[in-house]
Amino acid sequence: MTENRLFSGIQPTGEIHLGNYIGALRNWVSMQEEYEAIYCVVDLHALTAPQGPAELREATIRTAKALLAVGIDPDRSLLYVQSHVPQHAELAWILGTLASMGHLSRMIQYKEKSEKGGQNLGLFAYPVLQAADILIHRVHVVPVGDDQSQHLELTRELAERFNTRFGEIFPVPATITPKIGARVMSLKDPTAKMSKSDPDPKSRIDITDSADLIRKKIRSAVTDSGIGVRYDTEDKPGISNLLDITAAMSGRAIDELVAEYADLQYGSFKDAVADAVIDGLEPFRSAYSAMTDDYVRDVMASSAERAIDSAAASLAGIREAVGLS
Ligand code: ATP
Ligand code: LTN
Repeated sequence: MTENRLFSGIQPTGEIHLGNYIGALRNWVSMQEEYEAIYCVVDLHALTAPQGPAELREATIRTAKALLAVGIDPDRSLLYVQSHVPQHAELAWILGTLASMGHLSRMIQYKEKSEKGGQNLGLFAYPVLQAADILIHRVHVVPVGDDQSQHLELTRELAERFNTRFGEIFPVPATITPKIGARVMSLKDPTAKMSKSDPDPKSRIDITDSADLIRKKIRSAVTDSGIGVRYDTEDKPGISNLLDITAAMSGRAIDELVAEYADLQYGSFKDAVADAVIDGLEPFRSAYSAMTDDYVRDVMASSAERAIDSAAASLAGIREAVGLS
C-alpha cells in the first residue's frame, strides 16, 4: 500500500493568523501535490471554548473560505466540516476507552487552556477527538505547527495500543512540521506563540488584515533595546521572529536576509518585513474577497459526502475489530 494519505485540521475560532499560515496552511497547499490530502474545519473542537452559535457558524464558513483562498484545491483534496461526518465522534468514544487519564492530564494545551478557566470534559478529551480525526481516515502523515507534537504523540500511542489489542487496523501516522516557521511567535511577546486566543489583536497578523494594518502591527512589534539585525533567539527573540517571518514569506534564507539588513535601523527593518508579509499575502487577499459563501458551502457539502464514504467504511472495520455488532 502506498503511504500517501494526509490529514490535518484547523479550529473555526477567531481569524486565521500568520502563525497558522506559515506553520500549517502553506504546507497543506504544497503537500496536495504529493499526497491524497484531507483537510477539516474542526468545529466540534471549537465547542470546547465558549462561543455563540451564530459566531461559530460564521467562523466555520470564514475558515473554510480562507483555506480555499490559500490554495486548497477541492478537485484534488477533501475539505469538509468535522461535525458533518459523525464517524469522528464515534471513534473518539472508542479511543477514549484506551486513553490514560494521566497522559491526558499532562497535555500542555489542556493545562494552559484549563488554567485560563472554563475546564470541561471536552477540553480534557480534546486530543482523543483529534486522534479520531486522524485515525478514522487511516492516514500516514499529519502536517501541523510545533505546538501539536504532543497531541500527535498521543495519537500514535492510541493507534499502537488499538493495534496491539484488536489487530493491525491503523497506520501509525508521522508528524510533519515546517523547517522555518513551525512556531511563529507573538508580536507583543516573542517568548509566547502567536495565537488566535490572545486577547491583544496587535500580537498577531490576521491573514485578512489590510496592508496598512499589517504595517502598523509590524511597526509596533516588540523588539529589544539594542541595535543591529542579528538572528539570536536568546538575546534577540523579537528580531529573530521577524527574520523567521520574512524568510518564510519571501522564500529567502535567514543568512541572506541578515547580510542585507544587518546595519538597518529597526524602523527600516520592520518596513522590509512588512513589505514581505504584504506581498506574500496579496494573492490570498484577492482570492478571499472574490469568493462567495455559497461556493464554500457547495464545496463543504460535496466533500463531506465523500468523507462519509471513507469514514463509514473505516468505522465498520473498527466496530468489527472491537466487537460492536
Ligand atoms: P489557539 O492559539 O487559540 O489554540 P491556534 O492559533 O493554535 O489557536 P489552531 O486552529 O489551533 O490555531 O491551529 C491550526 C494550525 O496552526 C495547527 O497546525 C497549529 O499547529 C498551527 N499553528 C498555530 N499557531 C501557530 C504558530 N504560532 N506558529 C506556527 N504554527 C501555528
Ligand atoms: N488540535 C489542533 C486542530 C486539530 C487537528 C486535528 C490538527 C484538530 N484535529 C487533526 C491535525 C490533525 C489545533 O489545535 N491546532
